[in-house]
Amino acid sequence: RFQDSMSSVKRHKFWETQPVGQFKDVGDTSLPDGSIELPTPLSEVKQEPYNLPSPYEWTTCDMDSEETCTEVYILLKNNYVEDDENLFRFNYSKEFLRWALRPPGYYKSWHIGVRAKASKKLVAFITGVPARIRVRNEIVKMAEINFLCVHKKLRSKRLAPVMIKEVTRRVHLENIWQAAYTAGVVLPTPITTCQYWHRSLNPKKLIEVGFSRLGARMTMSRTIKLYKLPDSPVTPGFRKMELRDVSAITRLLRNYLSQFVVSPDFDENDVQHWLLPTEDVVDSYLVESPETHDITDFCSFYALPSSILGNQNYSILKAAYSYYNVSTKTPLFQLMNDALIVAKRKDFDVFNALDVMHNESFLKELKFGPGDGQLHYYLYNYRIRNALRPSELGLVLL
Ligand code: NHW
Repeated sequence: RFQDSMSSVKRHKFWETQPVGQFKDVGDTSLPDGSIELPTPLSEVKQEPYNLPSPYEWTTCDMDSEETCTEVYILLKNNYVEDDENLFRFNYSKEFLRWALRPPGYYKSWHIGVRAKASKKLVAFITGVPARIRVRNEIVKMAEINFLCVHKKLRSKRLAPVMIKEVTRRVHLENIWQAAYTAGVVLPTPITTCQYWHRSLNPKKLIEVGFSRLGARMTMSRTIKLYKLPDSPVTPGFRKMELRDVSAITRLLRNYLSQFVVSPDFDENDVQHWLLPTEDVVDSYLVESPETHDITDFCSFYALPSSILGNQNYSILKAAYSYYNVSTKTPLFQLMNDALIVAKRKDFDVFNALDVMHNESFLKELKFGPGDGQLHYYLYNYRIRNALRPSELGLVLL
């Protein structure tokens, strides 16, 4: 058989055993879209946790506990995702982790840790949170899987497959049979592959820490001038979202997201949790028409700093990540320009966005530059025969 991509040649000893789209099936039009495996009766779900290598034990991480939350924070701060050149590592804050892991209806049992039996040190982590995800016309209960992390000293020992099987078992125990996740690595098989774009807000610092480089025939002062932004938003009626806006924002967002092939099915509780501003975690702004008081547009971003590894002058890169944005009246590029302005005022160094939804329409115009890493989106136990274009995706995972 003709193999046309590198990833289809590579073996995946674990993933080949899982109900996910397989590379060998790419292009096979006889397979139906939707669930790959049927649910089994709950009584047939394995009742005991999977076996870990004997020096380790399972722990359920209580994110309400300041002490446990700190342990998780430290594990991720030292061992979670780095860029290709190992210049930066995600540094999710404790408040962010509590927000990401305790949405409406969350299960404590899906916040899974591994400890060394002898020292009780936390050495690995994986989480799920429940979500309703719409795929075309079907609303599917899923787990969003995130924060898979194995301590650097325990890598390449096949611990990750055990963690994935254990979270799968605990999700099954709640009668949920599908999941959504993203990764920088290619696995069988992405529903779409997105690219990060970066908009410099503090170009001098970004260049000094190696995040970006001075362009050809550019000086530092010309670069600073190029990325300069006004001091305050320009759209009349642009203001921070408040609790009283939840129902209007829910309507606006539901209507907007319905055009994409895959998107979350947010209700008012979800919108209150995921989009109501939380200091240093998530920020949302809207446009309220000065005449009619209608809420016509919305934008949001979350705060995810990275540690800067080995720089004399700086230790933290402050990054804002574009979340959900809706424009019905204000042009999207103007709305996002106002988002850049408020992010700059909050001292973020860079504003990141994926090429999902309608983001392509403003990236170049607003001086975002393409990043080098790609982000692959996956579904577990749900086949989408034909990969989507990033612009058909209405889902942002943290
Ligand atoms: S992606 C971020 C993942 N974390 C990091 O990159 C942090 C730094 N790296 C590490 O901690 C966002 C380790 O390298 C990890 C792998 C732990 C990544 N997703 O233990 P082994 C998420 O959190 C496969 C899935 O020896 P290791 C999403 C790999 O292909 N699989 O490796 C998480 C190989 O399998 P293969 C991944 O380096 C989604 C096997 O793991 C993966 O010591 C999880 C090797 O294991 C990744 N990011 O540890 C899936 N990276 O078949 C959820 C590697 O190829 C699925 N692997 O031989 C749904 C579950 C719920 C279903 C419910 C119905």
